[in-house]
Amino acid sequence: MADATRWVPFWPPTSAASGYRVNTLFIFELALCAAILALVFGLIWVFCIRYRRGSPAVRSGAEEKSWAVEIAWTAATLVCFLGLFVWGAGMYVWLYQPPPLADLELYVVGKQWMWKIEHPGGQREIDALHVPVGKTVRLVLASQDVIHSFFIPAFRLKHDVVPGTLETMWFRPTATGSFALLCAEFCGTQHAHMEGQVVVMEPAAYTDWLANQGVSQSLAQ
Ligand SMILES: [Cu+2]
Repeated sequence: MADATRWVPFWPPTSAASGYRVNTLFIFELALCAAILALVFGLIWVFCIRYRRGSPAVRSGAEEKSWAVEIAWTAATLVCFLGLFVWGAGMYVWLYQPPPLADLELYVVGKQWMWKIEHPGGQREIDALHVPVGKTVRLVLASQDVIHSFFIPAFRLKHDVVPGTLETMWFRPTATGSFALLCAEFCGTQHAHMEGQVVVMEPAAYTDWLANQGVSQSLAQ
């Protein structure tokens, strides 16, 4: 499933454990909806052709209602979509409950119009988030002014950042590379430019990168 989407045109880039799980659910939803669409439109076409004007099809049968068909059809679709609901709800809980033990905890502050990041050793960066691949990263998010939304499309993760509260979220990158980091909540005139990059590095490269960053004052200043 992970690589299958490479062949789908216009499929957005995917990375991280969360990205692939959301892809799988989305593909199943799409396939189920497509199957039902095909069934409904298939029947419309069959009846249109069979009962077209001048066709010899018999039309004299008495009207009758089959409860067996009604109940079977309704129950089958209900069970399918409830299954998707349970699957999606379970995934939502998994995505938004940060694991108690993370390999790395970073602080993120949103302000008009940038993301400011602080690493455990005091290293700071703006509109960039460097993380090691294969590690569980926990973020503690705060806003300095208005509501922002921390959004990494490739990881299929988005979390509102509300002034006066501390939010937590987590992810586990599965491949090195650069991925877009956006703000997904309209937060003022420069909202569209509140963007950066998540840079996923090999752990050794991340350690080197940390060592080469100057340590300055805390984010609150
Ligand atoms: Cu914003």
